Amino acid sequence: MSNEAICQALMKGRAAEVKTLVQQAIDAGAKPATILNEGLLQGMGIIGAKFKKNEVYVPEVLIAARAMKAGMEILKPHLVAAGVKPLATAVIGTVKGDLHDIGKNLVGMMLEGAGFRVVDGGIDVPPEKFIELARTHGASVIGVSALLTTTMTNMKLVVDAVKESGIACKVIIGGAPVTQAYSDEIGASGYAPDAASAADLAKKLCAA
Ligand code: B12
Repeated sequence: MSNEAICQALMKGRAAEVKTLVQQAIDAGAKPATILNEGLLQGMGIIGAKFKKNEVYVPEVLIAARAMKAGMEILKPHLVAAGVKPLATAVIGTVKGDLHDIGKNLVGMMLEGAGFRVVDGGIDVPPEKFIELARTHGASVIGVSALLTTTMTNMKLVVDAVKESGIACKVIIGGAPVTQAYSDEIGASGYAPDAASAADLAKKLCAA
């Protein structure tokens, strides 16, 4: 029952309410992993699915993600204490030369919402920084964003650098000018058109 309430409050973006409900669930003895999976992740998953179908838009996703963060602040120490591990680690960043980060941030939020630990390299990220972050944090996936036709070509440098480095890391790409055909052309592991699909793709690649 309380997980359903957490899920509903998260979808409405009610950060303070999510915090209170998570605390109440913990106080009532609920398992941290259950609160995470059946409350927070459930809510974020529904928002992601609605975003894909254009039933909700960027602002709703942002406020839901903020509510998720608020809930995670309370839950995180309990998850750590209970030994709950994240699904996998993802490094994200905007490609070298590119300063657009709104889409990349949404992808990060959706990945977190799907249970990933996310390491955000920020904007204008050179290939070697992607590799360094992936190595340091033991990442399974690198997500590269590009919004300019002039910078998307730098995505190939990231794919090539990963191959050269020998790290076992999938590279997924996205951003307005990017297509599946381009992903195939540069040998990336995959492309997704929106943040919710990016999280689905990352999950699929990590399971494979
Ligand atoms: C906001 C914006 C800016 C802001 C960026 C602020 C910020 N913090 O991000 C500012 C003002 C800084 C900016 C600057 C520039 N911009 Co600008 N900008 C935009 C604008 C209006 C919106 C982009 C955006 O945030 N969209 C919303 C997000 C949610 O969508 P998204 O990024 O596509 O992300 C979604 C998916 O693509 C996907 N996705 C995104 N990343 C990833 C990553 C992975 C791994 C996956 C799987 C999926 C994925 O999921 C996201 C969520 O669903 C676009 C126009 C447009 N409509 O796209 C122009 C646009 C991208 N900009 C453009 C240009 C030209 C520039 C400048 C060169 C302008 C100039 N002359 O100075 C500079 C470049 C600066 C630089 N070096 O990067 C052009 C690009 C043209 C082209 N074909 O290359 C556009 C298309 C505008 C236009 N029509 O001319 N810009």
